[in-house]
Amino acid sequence: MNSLQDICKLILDSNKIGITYHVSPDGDAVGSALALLNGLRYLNKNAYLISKDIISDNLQFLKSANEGNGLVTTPSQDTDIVVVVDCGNFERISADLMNFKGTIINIDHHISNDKYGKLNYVDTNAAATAEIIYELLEKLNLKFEIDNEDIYEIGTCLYTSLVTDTGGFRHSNVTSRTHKIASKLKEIQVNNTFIYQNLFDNKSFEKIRLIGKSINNMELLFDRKVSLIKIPKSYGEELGIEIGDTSDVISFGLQIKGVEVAVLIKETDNGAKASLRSKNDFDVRKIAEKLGGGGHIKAAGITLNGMSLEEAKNKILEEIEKELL
Ligand SMILES: [Mn+2]
Repeated sequence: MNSLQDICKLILDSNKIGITYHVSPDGDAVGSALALLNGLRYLNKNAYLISKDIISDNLQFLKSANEGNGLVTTPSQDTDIVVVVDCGNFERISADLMNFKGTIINIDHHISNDKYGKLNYVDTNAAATAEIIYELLEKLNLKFEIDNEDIYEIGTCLYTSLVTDTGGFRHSNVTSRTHKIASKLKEIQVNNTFIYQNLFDNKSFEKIRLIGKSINNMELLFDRKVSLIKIPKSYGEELGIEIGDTSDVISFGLQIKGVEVAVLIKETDNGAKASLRSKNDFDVRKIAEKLGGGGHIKAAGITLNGMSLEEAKNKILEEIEKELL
């Protein structure tokens, strides 16, 4: 693995820098990429965002988020380096880098990282990739100073990443470094309440009704240790919305006393898609991997093409049962 110092040097020696992240970018991916983008521009570097995805509405409050509009998907001819943040494998990059002749830098915190870059910096102790970006920006001599509008915007991006990947400083990935960085960002007057409200208190009425309908069909299984939610496509049609991200729906399944594993299965055009979450020691990645999916110990996902909701449910419960015994 390379050092942050190597990466700094390469960045400083480059004229044009592309920045990208994983497909379906979450708050950490977007916050890390935009912190780096805005930070490099502040340091007078020529940097730009590459994104096949359109950055979601609830992250549009971040500076330069409008540049993640799905229009720039390949690096320009004169790009020296592309920095990929928060992305474990080459196939999941939200940019087409197949014909890129320059240097790829991979900055990430996932345990399963393929080291696809020419330079790789993977710190699995980082709760969010933003922790690494914070350290990188400091090494690039960016000063996190108070009363500076640009620095405030960069801090807001980083704080958003921390909040997203730690579940609001709740998950076991939080370290003293996470809090030290958050503390530093608070010192430069990053507005944590404003960030929380944008991220979480920003749902449509229809989304809340979707949560209601989903909770209504929730089942408790295996001695009330497993909660299961099914979301048929008809829910979206009835409410007139795209079902989209359901991480806030599944979290209700895990909030129940005694529940160790929460499962959410949604119907898709090709079959079904499942999310799994666990509270303590139960390894949901193991379940996901058996069915062709992947993820982390406490959060994993599976795509189950060609399966009905009921078939997907049976398959998943079968695997969970084996692990519970
Ligand atoms: Mn992340």
